Amino acid sequence: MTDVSRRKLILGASALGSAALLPGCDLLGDGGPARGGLYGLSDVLSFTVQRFLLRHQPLVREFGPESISSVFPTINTTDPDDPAYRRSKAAGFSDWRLPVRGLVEKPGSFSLADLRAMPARTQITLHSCEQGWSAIGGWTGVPLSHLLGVVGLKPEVRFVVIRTVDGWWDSYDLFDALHPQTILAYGMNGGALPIAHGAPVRLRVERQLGYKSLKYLASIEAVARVDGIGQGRGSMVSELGFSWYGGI
Ligand SMILES: Nc1nc2c(c(=O)[nH]1)N[C@H]1C(S)=C(S)[C@@H](COP(=O)(O)O)O[C@H]1N2
Ligand SMILES: [Mo]
Repeated sequence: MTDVSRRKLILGASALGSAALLPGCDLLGDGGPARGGLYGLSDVLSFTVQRFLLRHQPLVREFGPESISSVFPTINTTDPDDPAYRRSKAAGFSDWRLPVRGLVEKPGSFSLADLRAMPARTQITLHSCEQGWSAIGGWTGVPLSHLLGVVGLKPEVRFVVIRTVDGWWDSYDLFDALHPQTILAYGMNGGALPIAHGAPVRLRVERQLGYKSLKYLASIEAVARVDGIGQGRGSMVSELGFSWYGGI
């Protein structure tokens, strides 16, 4: 088998595109979320090494119900101060919609009922916050890969950009966006997702630090590059000095 055909096979089998296989080069080449200087170098090294080690998309450890933390801290925004959000909350989020747009075949806008009607996944995982705490929680929701399959990603898509009600935004390469444990969670520990933890729907990205698991989702956008968004660092937190990739 020639190198080229083997590469094609690998690409086809992974269904993740070259974003998964050539992360460092692609991110730099695209002017993606890379930083300059020593921090930038360490970002790229840790990202590239983790992508290599995790190239078979292993699942993070899942725990049994007995391991669920009795107290799961909540930080930063715990009840968004946004008029539209407050109205929607008062209506039990019956009017809530999640637009999914960008480079997709069939843009759509999904209600909570729409998401609940999709295949669900429950996972009990360890959440680690960069601020020095961790807790085990159970999350139920629809895999992001399923929703992206419903709208249909165009071939040029490389990142998924997610924005929230409280002005946070972040981006994920397809490797993380399509990972089986990356879910849009509407349930926590067997009940509805509490307001403080991101109701009505939050993201769970289990192989990265807590700040990548955005709460209070407002929209999802499929894009080819992220260098034109904000300061071009790929996320709100990277603009504040955190790593775009928070792999753990
Ligand atoms: N929209 C939004 N998402 C967010 C945050 C936030 O303030 N707003 N905080 C992040 C951080 S730093 C962490 S550790 C987790 C906290 O989630 P929790 O409040 O459910 O513990 O949410 C992340 N997602
Ligand atoms: Mo965090």
